[in-house]
Amino acid sequence: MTLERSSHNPILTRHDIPDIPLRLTDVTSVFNPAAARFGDAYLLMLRVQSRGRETFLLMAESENGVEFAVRPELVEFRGMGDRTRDVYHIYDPRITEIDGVHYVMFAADMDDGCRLGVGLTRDFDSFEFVGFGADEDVRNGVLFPERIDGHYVRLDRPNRVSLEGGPTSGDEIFLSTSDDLVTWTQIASIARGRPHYWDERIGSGPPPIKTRDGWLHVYHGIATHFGGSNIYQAGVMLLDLTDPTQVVARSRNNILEPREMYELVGQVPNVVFPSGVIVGREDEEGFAVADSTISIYYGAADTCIGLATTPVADLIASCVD
Ligand code: BMA
Repeated sequence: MTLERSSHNPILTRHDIPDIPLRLTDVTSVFNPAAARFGDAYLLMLRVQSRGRETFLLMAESENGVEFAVRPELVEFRGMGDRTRDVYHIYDPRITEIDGVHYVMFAADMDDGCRLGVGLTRDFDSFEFVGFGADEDVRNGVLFPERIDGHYVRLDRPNRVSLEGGPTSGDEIFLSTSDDLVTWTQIASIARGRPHYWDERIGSGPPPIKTRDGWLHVYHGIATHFGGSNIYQAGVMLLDLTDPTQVVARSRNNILEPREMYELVGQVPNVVFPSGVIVGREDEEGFAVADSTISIYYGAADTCIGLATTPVADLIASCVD
């Protein structure tokens, strides 16, 4: 199956970003957003890049999940000033709600590689910094929406290989646990890239979705090509509910690939990068309802933002295609 693109795509472009003098005017791009429901609002945390190639996070809100208004202020994590090492960019946030608190896990580029940072918010007006994880070069970190066996659980993707002509990447997603969101213990490798096929390199997308059939995990796969022309696509796997180190099923085909002009052409061509998810309806125990709609927000060509949807049941079915 293929996710269904919104007819409003791209739903956010650089033209939607208000000027915030002096650092952010006439921006270059907006992409790879995190998504959350907060009360009646749909929220996105946007990755915005300036013409100085600095990265900023901004909030956008919407009543219908399609038309977003961008707030004219930068997201600042209170307490991040106490850090000891230079952080050049924080980017690719993923938002997960755990027990009523929204946690933001983001990548942070430092002198010695990439780290995963965590912040939190209770109101989406102020944001607190929690900390940076341990000293491994790692990206694409995302938290599960509940503790499992009393521990916070995240998926992450160590950067261990280089893409031709590009940044470091990886071909293995791990599951790690923590009691404080700062010190993490690697538990197991859960999935590897499949050489020669669409997902040779892989990394987690938005937070796992809890369903009666297991944790639905949307991820990105990279097909590597000569000349550094890598293709970023989206796929999905199903993890066991009680032991999410176990992959129950995984899509053979991708579920979204660059096809539209705004995905094929841009700052980094041929990229769809799923990063935010909103589930239409959950039952009283927090399971996604089978016939409700999943909205997936994704970066397109590292330039703008797309939205694609699917019924929950179809996404589960595509894990076993
Ligand atoms: C990855 C990350 C993403 C980016 C993608 C395509 O390595 O850096 O932020 O969207 O590459 O350029």
